[in-house]
Amino acid sequence: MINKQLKLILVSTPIGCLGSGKGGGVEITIISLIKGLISLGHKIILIAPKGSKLPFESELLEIRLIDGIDQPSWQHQKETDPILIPSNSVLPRLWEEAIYIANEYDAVINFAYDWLPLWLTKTQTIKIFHLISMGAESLIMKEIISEISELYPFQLAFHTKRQSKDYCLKNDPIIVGNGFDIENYLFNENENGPLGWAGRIAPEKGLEDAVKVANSLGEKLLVWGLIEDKEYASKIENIYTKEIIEWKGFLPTNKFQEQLGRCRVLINTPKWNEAYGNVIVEAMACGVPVIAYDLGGPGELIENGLNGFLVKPNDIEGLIKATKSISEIKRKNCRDWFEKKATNKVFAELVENWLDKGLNKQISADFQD
Ligand code: HBI
Repeated sequence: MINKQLKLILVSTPIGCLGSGKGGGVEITIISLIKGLISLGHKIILIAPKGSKLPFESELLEIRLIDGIDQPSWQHQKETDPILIPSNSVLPRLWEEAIYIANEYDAVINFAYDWLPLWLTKTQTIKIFHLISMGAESLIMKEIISEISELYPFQLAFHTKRQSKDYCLKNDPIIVGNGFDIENYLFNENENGPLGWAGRIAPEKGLEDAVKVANSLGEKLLVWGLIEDKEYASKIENIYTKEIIEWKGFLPTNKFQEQLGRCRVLINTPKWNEAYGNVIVEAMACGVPVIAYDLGGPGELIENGLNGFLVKPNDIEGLIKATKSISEIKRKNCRDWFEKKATNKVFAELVENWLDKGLNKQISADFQD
């Protein structure tokens, strides 16, 4: 544990302002971590794109908003694409601001999955820490992450071990999980609710498989999330003639968790190496067991038979079979797992250990990977 107040610069993702949903899971990560670090007494300045909003204020938190054009998301680019910096880009401006104030702070934490902040690690006196938010989506990102892991091994961290396996790391990865605000999620013990699915509506999230499960059970599927790929969404809607999907939209956490908590199960169908799987933890926080493909982060968050079931990737029959036995999972186990492993307090303590390691290059005794 660090027993002095750290003054930290946190630089947000450049693909959209906080609160827009465009940043996907990383938005929740940033908000939860700020809450957690402030509860540990640290001072934060958040540098984020103009329009960013946080659901709370604190005298330990300053927000600096930077105008500019969103960075194109790596999820919409090819693995072999070069680095793109649009004209009037917000990304370099976010980092000009961070560098400009750096000498008054102890460290920077970067949340962007972008080349520039990683490259800056080699040029700045202040230590830049990177929480890598995705599996390997681009060759040039893999390259720079591998280089930084060799030069500054204590300044990289990942959400899960499986996510880190995508990268050729020269040292054991630092794993910090993720965190969610326990006050935002209420435990719901109702066992007979509908089927649920949540996530950005895009091909890598595999919604079509969950629709097939609902169809075979003759049920509806409640779907929460930002419709990022409209064409993909309407293609799925037309797989079956009858209405299966009930689109619930991208809701603020308090509404989302209240509706999600009523589901008897959340079905999670990643088609890519999901770095973590925020919605899985949000479901568990509400007592909803999760059935997921054994892939990426979900495969580490779900303890088969305890808080959900793991199924071989793309095995729809396996999803159906598991859905039929979901009542074997005690909903309280899901909430207990969440409280032990994924609150923003637990997350902030792991991040604090990470910073301690990186700032003082020591293995703090209680640091557990
Ligand atoms: N793409 N270029 C870029 N930069 C990011 O920070 C980024 C991204 N795509 C997705 C993303 N961040 C977040 O949705 C992660 O949570 C996955």
